[in-house]
Amino acid sequence: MLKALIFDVDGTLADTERDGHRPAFNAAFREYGLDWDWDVALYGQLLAVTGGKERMKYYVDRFRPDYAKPADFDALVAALHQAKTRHYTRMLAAGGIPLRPGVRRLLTQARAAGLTLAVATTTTPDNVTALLRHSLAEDGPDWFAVIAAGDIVPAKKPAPDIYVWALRKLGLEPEECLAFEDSRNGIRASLGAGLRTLITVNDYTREDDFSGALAVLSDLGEPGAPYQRLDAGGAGEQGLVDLPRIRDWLG
Ligand code: XBP
Ligand code: MG
Repeated sequence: MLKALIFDVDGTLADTERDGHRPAFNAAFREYGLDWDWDVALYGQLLAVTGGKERMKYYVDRFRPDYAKPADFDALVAALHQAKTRHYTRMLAAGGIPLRPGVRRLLTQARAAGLTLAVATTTTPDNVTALLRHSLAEDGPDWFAVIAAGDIVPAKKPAPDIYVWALRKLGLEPEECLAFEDSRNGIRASLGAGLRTLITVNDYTREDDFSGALAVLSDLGEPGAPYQRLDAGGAGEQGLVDLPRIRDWLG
């Protein structure tokens, strides 16, 4: 029996990466006098690594062999990441990033039906709270029984740890939950924790391998703007993701 819906954040609840996290990183780099600049295409490559601090280290190692790391490089990365979080949460507070189609509708329906809501994400907890507060509702964070985020598990997605942590906190078995993801790293994490997973793609993840997904959709759909189903199992199908449809898919 379905008891909880567990949501990834970036790319799933909202399209935060290209016009949210990316410019926030760039603003932090400028603030610290660095000539690092992540354009839209480069950022797509950097998304191979989850976690902002991990992503900056990967960028330097992979793309900036010319950069002479200071002795306290880890401290610089931590400071850059704090600055980036400040820029990003300010952007959210200014109402910068809307929820994706169908997200508010499904969250509202699930709550009304008594389902438990949870979050499992690699992003920083402050970022999640800011998004939920400014793009969902003032009490948005309270809609979620568990918010599993950031460094609470050392191994970030694609490791399953953040989902395992969320399941333990919820006191539920994977069979009682459904995960929502948007990326290959995300579905590797959710499937690794034994969760059935619904995918909504975005421009960065459209071509990812989503083997094992319950279904792969353009988005959750809104009345008058249905989702397009993209996986071979149901190509051409259109509709709205709601609880009856979810229960139907789960069988
Ligand atoms: C998204 C990520 C994060 C964000 C940046 O993860 O990979 O790294 O891009 O967040 P998810 P931080 O889709 O699981 O939410 O800078 O706060 O780490
Ligand atoms: Mg994601």
